[in-house]
Amino acid sequence: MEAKPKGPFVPKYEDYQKVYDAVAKALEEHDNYDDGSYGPVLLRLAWHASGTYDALTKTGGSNGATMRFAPEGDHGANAGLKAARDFLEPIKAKFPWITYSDLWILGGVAAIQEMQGPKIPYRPGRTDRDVSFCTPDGRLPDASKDQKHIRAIFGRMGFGDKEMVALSGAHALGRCHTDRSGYDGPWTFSPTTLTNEYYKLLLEEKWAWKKWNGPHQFEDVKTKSLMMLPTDMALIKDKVFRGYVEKYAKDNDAFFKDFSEAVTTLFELGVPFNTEERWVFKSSFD
Ligand code: DDH
Repeated sequence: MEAKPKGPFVPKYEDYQKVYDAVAKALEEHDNYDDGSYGPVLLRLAWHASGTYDALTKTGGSNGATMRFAPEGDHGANAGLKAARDFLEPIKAKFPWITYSDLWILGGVAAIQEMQGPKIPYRPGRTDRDVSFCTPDGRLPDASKDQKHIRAIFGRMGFGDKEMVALSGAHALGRCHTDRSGYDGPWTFSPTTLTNEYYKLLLEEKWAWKKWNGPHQFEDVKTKSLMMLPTDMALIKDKVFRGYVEKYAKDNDAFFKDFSEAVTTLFELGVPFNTEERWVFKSSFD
């Protein structure tokens, strides 16, 4: 008797956990990048893939991985994200059944959890789409702007004030690079660990315009080693935004809860899922 032929491979939770584990292992192995981790730039890739969503026309979002193509990959806001896409290539080669779109988001989930952030429930189901699905330039936020711009950009995705402030807490992580955005420096002293430090620093430090030839940004008066973008400072200038900053500065659990919820929504914008079920992956240190 012949062995029963296997049907098409249908990946399950365990298979996606294996991809998660491979990302976590690669993060640990490649600790010679930036402040010691690819985590921040992986998160930024997942966010820029998702943040192009337009609720009105239902275009953009993480379904498609269209940043692989020149028009979108070359948008100014995406400068430097090739580092994250290249980081994930060997993992895509090892698990060819996963789509780029699902992998980039899984990379973001793994980055957050491995940098000691909250659990981010995940659903697979994104498909890769061709170049004709690239979004127009200008859908991602411009750091030189104010609260009106933040509300316009994130409002277009369908978010409210609370989510806008919670999502901004991602700037506890990573740094600005002069050869990417033109801005320079990290927001916190621990740019590879997710905490509510960003909100604390916004409120507790004295910030002044940095004197340099680069774009307008703030630096902390005390050490001159930390930075804030004009859009970051808008969160404490605006009364409603400031209320949430104060809440998250006092309460890391509240930040983690709202951040996890908002990121889960962000990562799913515009994706036609076939399932309601979300999975929570084990972290490398669980
Ligand atoms: Fe951001 N971000 N971001 N950001 N972001 C930059 C870096 C990182 C804005 C501008 C910049 C979010 C929101 C905003 C991360 C995550 C998230 C840089 C520097 C600029 C500029 C890029 C470079 O030079 O390499 C603006 C403006 C906004 C806004 O809300 C108005 C959100 C919502 C997230 C998120 O993840 C949910 C991360 C992580 C980085 C660090 C990247 C790195 O390479 O390090």
